[in-house]
Amino acid sequence: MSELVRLSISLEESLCEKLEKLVKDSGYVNRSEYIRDMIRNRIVESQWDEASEVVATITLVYNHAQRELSEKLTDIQHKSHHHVLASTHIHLSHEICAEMIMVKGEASGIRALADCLRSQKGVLHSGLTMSSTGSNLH
Ligand code: NI
Repeated sequence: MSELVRLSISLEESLCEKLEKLVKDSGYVNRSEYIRDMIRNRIVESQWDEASEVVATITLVYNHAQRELSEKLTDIQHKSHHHVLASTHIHLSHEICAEMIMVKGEASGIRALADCLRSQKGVLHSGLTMSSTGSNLH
């Protein structure tokens, strides 16, 4: 942990009240911790368009009955085995499957993998949640 630096900022009263409400409603113990997390979030978001490494989850909801779809999705993951850390398959109903795929790699590669998976015929919904490897957040 690096040394703490104190800084003072100027805010309009109304904005400050909103900040206090956000801090309180989010369950943070103090303002500093809330602002630290806000800054970290912005750092993480700024990395998503760059070549920096991210950790992410790709969620797919798809139709099990769609011909060869399961095989295709597995195939795509095999081709990206250097990105895929793990995956979990859930049978949601007779027809519908969900798959959560945990991945790590450069943001552009992860985005391309998510796009490739979501564009397969029979994929009903997909989500990409990107985070950070945390290496430059402290
Ligand atoms: Ni299934």
